[in-house]
Amino acid sequence: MTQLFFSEALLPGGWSRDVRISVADRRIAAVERGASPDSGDERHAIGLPGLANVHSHGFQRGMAGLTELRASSADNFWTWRELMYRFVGRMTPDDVEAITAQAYVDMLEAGFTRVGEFHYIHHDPSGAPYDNIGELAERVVAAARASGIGLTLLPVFYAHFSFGGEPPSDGQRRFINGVDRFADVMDASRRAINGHQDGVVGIAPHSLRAATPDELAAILPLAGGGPIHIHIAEQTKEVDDCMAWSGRRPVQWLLEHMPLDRHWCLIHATHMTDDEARALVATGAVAGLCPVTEANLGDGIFNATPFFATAGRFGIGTDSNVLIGVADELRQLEYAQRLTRRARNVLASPETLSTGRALFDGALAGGAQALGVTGGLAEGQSADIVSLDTGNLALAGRSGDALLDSFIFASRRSPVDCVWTSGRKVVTSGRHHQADAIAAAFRRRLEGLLAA
Ligand code: NGQ
Ligand code: ZN
Repeated sequence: MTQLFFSEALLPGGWSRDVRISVADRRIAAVERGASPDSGDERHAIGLPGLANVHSHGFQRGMAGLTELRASSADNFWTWRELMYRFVGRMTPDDVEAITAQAYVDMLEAGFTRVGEFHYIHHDPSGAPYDNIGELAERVVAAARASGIGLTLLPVFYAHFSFGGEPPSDGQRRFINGVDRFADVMDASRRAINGHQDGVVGIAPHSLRAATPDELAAILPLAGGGPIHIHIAEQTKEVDDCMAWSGRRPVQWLLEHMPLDRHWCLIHATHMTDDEARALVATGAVAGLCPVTEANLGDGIFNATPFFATAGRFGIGTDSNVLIGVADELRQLEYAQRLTRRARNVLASPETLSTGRALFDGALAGGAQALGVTGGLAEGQSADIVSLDTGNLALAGRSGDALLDSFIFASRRSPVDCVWTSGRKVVTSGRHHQADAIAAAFRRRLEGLLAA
């Protein structure tokens, strides 16, 4: 039994002082408030629940910063995607594992304790399946194990280039499966995750571009009650192409044809009308927002007004992993709204005057739902805990919600101090315990890939 003592901690009911959290067998066994510290307690200043990162393509961490030069006069999401496909074309399983492990270390150091890996590289560089169809799913699980992050593995079904069942392009060859072989990928993914700390397997039809309605109907039962994630309405071209194909906008099409409910997570959902946003909220599904990547790729700005006005559920994701940060995602989410609406504290709520608190609480609840778990510092929950360093000047003199506001909006250096996942401490003083070894492997792999 480990006992952690926090001078101040954010519990499900709000901030409490002098909190002792007892951890046993990966879980929170007890939470005492107004406690006095024991000699056996490990003492920390501020305790927060770990957040879920609902959307990651771990391998893309390896190309972070390499697509920021203008290759044509009209660089956009689609030209970026071609560069990404070129990068995919060269990666070996060792590359995928080492790069993904580094991405997960970065996430843990940022205060994410679980990741939803939207995993779509399945095959070898020629597009042929590996002898073991689960080769790369096993590499993702190995990366999660090496880092200690909680994993919700979302094997991706990918079959087409665009709407209407268009054949895939050569650049997509490593992603492609028919329905039958995808069932094998799902089985292999379940075997791969077996035994990983509270591992969850869901399913991810890549997008309405990559899966036809018949294929969607065939694969959805494979979710087996787990989360269902899909990229949707990220780019205006995608909305236009969906209209041309079906006469419906992407989110509208999903609302009309799919049984959306709390198991679903719609990644991006950037381009929604007010009616779509309100109808989405009513289904109980989560919007998986990836504000840093959405800005980096020039996607557009989420239609937050009708969504938040009706208490829409959202999670945050680091998606392309161009920059990995809890504060960065939440700040970008709020700042995009401030810039378009020329207003301040847009996403604060009547109950939570603090913008930081509203963003953090929302991402905590929606993130856990989207990854098929429950969260928060409460008895019975997985012991996924983050402490903040009060030595960080951005937090000087703060308590309660002001800590979150200052963490998200005002800290240049991250104040994340220690991180526990499933009761195991994996980050101390802001550094992951395996940081050096994992970084060395990452560096070797990148040097190899970029020299090629
Ligand atoms: C992905 N990423 O699958 O990595 C996608 C790009 C696509 C984002 N959508 C490919 N941000 O959507 O076709
Ligand atoms: Zn994505």
